[in-house]
Amino acid sequence: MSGIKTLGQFIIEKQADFSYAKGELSRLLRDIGIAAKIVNREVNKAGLVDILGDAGTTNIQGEGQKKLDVFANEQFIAALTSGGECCIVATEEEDDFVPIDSPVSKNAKYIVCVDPLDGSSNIDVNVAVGTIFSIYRRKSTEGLASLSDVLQKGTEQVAAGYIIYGSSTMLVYTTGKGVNGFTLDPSIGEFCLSHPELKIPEDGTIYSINEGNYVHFPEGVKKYLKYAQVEDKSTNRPYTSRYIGSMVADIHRNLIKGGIFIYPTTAASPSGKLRLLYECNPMAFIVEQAGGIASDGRNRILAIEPTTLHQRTSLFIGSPKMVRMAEQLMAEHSPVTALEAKPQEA
Ligand code: AHM
Ligand code: MG
Repeated sequence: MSGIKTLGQFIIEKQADFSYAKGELSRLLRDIGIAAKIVNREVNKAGLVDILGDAGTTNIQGEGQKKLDVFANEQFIAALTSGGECCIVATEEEDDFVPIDSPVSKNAKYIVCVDPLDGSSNIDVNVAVGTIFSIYRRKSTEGLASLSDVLQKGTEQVAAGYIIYGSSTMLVYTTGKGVNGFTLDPSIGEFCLSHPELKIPEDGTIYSINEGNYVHFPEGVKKYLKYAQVEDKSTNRPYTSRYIGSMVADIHRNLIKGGIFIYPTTAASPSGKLRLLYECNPMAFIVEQAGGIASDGRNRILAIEPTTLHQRTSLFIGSPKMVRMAEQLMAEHSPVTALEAKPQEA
């Protein structure tokens, strides 16, 4: 076993760094790791069993859910319920937050927000999908935890991570002291430390955006795309365009190679498509911890005060030099509109 460090070993080694509730947070991360392995097993079998296709239900955003979304959602709620460290789970797939009111859990110290299976439209075509999670400390000290315990700014996260179910399965997480990545070794069924102290390159040459929405992009984003496509050897332009359509996979690649991922406002999604609590805050925490930047094009994602559970935002995230350039062009060409300034609910 020499040379291999499992996720479990790593969490226990690092728990001395946690400023608060050491054992509980370690157990919570362990529970998430277990649910991830179960979801991974099912994602890998997706082509073999009759699990593909719509489950026939629709989530609060009116989007069709895939069966694996439903399965992943149930697995994460079940793991967090039986673990006893979490008093509320808020998931992208449920209209309302899920209070865990078992005798052990109702006084538990943590809130978990999770997107159980992000990019699920990619499942049918065997393309990488992911899970995204975010952990907050419960703020209220009396009674049952409530919505205000969930609606915390991203700066309040105590941990965040993602799992990418790709050509290999990886779990990447931060507790605010850097970012570490673990690859699942299927032969021993353990996540093993493979990417210690992940750092995003200061600059990159990859831009990731759904360019099909071009006509509806803010002028600042259009200008950035022009900038990305112009030839200039001194800044390695033109850049390379890469868009998978699974934000976990797109951001994971850019984290390792250097790049920018943008999901701006569009006509169909005037406040952006991606959800602040389940997608943007956790990815922003990770990318910042790796030395990158995450903003809504103007302001830091982690500083946004959430007002609703399924709130959306635009997202500009990645290598600091690239995000700063995109923000500069947004500032020059896209003044804030009244519509953008108003948070969209779902
Ligand atoms: P989902 O949570 O319903 O899967 O939607 C989120 C996904 C992201 O993973 C991805 O970046 C984005 O939606 C792709 O959207 P689009 O198809 O509009 O480019
Ligand atoms: Mg999602």
